[in-house]
Amino acid sequence: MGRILHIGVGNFARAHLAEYTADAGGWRITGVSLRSAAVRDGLRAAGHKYALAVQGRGVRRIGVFDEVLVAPEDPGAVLARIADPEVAVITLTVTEKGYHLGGDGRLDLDDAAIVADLAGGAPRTVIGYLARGLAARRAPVTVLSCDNLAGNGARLGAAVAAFGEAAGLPPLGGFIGFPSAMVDRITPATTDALRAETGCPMAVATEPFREWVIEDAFAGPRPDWPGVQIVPDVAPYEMRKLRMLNGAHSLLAYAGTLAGHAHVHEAVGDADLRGRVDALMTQTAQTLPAEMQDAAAGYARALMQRFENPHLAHKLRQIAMDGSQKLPHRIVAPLRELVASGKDASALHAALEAWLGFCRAEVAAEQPLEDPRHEEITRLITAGAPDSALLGVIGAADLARD
Ligand code: CS2
Repeated sequence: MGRILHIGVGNFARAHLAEYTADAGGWRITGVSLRSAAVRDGLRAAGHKYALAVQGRGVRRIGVFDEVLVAPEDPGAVLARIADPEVAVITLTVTEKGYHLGGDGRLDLDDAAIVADLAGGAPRTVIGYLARGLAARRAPVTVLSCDNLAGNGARLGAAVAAFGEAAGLPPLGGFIGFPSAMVDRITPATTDALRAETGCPMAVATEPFREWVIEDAFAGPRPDWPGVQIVPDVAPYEMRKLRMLNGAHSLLAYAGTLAGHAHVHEAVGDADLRGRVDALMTQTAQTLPAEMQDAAAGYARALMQRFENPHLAHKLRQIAMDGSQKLPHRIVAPLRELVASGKDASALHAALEAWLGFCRAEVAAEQPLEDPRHEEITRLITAGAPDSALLGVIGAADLARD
């Protein structure tokens, strides 16, 4: 029996990591919530089981979590579990903003939450927790990021090391692995209808498709997750998924909301938007490594089918959140590569412009922007700043076409 410590017990982890781990058998998960007690209380009330509604395959009860720690209530318990030799794998789904990285992909040492964590006391960020917890670690452990960042493992390892150095902690032991990974499963927010249908307040709905490719850089034992590919280099898979799936998603989220749609399946049913998504996928596929080129058109077709799925009711506004953290990986990086090689990048430029249009429309409608950089974005828009100034927020001022 092995144990995983999972930080960030949201819907995605409950639809992806937890189902894979249930399928593997023999492992249990200690969840960690960095903020609220809601998931801990909900799972506890349900005997640590929740309903996973896999579209077309019925409802399955998943019981791999056997405890959930709420970090603000007991930070010491979380730090102790990070150092605990019983825990062989620490997994994370904390979303892009949970890493507190700057535009250069390194830990932002001026970020207010990181500054507070460096000052000492109970950590608030996952980086603070990992750096302080791993400093006391003596047994091998794999720290596995499951978030949509390019080079997620390498960036996480570097961020934890940078925090440790700034905090004067001893260097990380060589027995700690930070593999990079590509994770994929479209998982919308839970609706009241699903809760009522399953009788489970913690229920999660997801699509039948799931994929997980992990760099072969484990530092100790791991579950025998069925169907997971363990590869020497995950970058090609990660680039394909981030640039094609997530890039198309972000385009749909901003342009689709501006066009009056609410859900992904409705947006791809709109001929104009569908054409723009096709163009974005074709253009961005040109940036993928050679070995991904032949299969790119088939991958794009399969994505379009997943987007067309009407049963998921995947809200565009869910995807639109945190654009400042998502776009650098999904749009800005491939756009720069296309521009540098003189290739057509018009659909990616248009995706950035859709983000700008979305932000401006939200500010005009006095809707609060859901983005960690909302203050800066709102201030610039209110002052009538040009595209270049707004794109500066994501380190892409030079990509403005105004
Ligand atoms: C989406 C992702 O919300 C978003 O930003 O693009 O959550 C997407 O659904 C997943 O990465 C699919 O694996």
